[in-house]
Amino acid sequence: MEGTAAGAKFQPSGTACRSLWEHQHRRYNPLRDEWVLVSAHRMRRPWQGQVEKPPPEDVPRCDPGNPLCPGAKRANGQVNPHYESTFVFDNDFPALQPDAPEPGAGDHPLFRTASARGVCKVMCFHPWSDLTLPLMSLAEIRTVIDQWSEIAVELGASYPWVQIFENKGAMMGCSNPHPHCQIWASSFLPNEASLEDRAQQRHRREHGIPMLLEYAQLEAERKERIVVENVDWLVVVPYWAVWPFQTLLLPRQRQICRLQDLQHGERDSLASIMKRLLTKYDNLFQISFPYSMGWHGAPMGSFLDTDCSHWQLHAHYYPPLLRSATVRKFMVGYEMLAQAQRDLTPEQAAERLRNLPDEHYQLKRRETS
Ligand code: H2U
Ligand code: ZN
Repeated sequence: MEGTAAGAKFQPSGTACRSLWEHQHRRYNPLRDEWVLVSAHRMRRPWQGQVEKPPPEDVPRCDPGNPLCPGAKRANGQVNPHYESTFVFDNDFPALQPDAPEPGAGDHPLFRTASARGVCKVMCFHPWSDLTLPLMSLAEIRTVIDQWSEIAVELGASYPWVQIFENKGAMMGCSNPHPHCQIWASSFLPNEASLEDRAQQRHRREHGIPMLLEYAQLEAERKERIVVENVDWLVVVPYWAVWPFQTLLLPRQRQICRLQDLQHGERDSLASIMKRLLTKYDNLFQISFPYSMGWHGAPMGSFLDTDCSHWQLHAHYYPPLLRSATVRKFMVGYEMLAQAQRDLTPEQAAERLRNLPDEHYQLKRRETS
């Protein structure tokens, strides 16, 4: 295969390469066209800095005072239905609204402005507040995937970018323990989308294969950064990962533009791999693992009529924790002023996650309650 052959000439020479990774070096992120500094030896330093509060263990299943629960009253006075599966509503505090007035272009190149229109929605994954995705059944996770796909179709009909994202845990700014995600659709391509669009377009032009399809095939062969895999999907700690336990969830068989292009079998295998990944995440420090995750796929709106075959659907998971349930990585100092830097290598992070059990440490909780 073309992608595999092209990659083969860059195959690292096994142990020689691995020992190089023990020393500081830089790695290139082709999706964002930027570099990350890897300094594995820094994990040995003592930590006397900030210690976080671990996530609460005792979330009540139903709390009438929680605005995301079935039957509860939200900030705008509306009462939620007694939903039994997923539930989507318009965010009562939207960052984007459909009818904002045109701001004009600005009066100087250094003071530019552009219009921003859109909609923001919230989607509850389940009626119970004490569940998270890894504790949900495969059928329940599959329902979430189908709902994501439906929202992408609905909002993608008029908006070029539909960002589905989940902030999990107070450490990632999540304001509510109830399992949920947000969906922001915008009239413009946000920065991350533009960066990835340009990078994938260039790769397709220069190498004749979608970047992330080639990447998944190479990672499947090399194996050292795989966390979990099944017939349709691969989860790796990417070669260029910045966050300690950052992962990338990728289709491995074919080029897929968007969530709504997933076939039935691919949706079932996605539910399965998400459950396995998130179970490992929770098992790592035996807590409900905090992260921000989100889906990236080909733009929609007017892009639906254009060639987007350079795009590959994927999800990013960005967890903040570094060495325990209470010590997080701070992206400050060098990261803010120079470039991203990580401590343990992506290979070490992948190995730790890969070796964790596939059974959730709290499995009994759902079974006995
Ligand atoms: P986060 O936990 O990721 O912040 O998501 C919760 C969202 O729910 C948040 O964006 C919305 C907040 O605006 N929300 C409502 O729309 N209505 C409410 O009554 C409470 C919270
Ligand atoms: Zn992406």
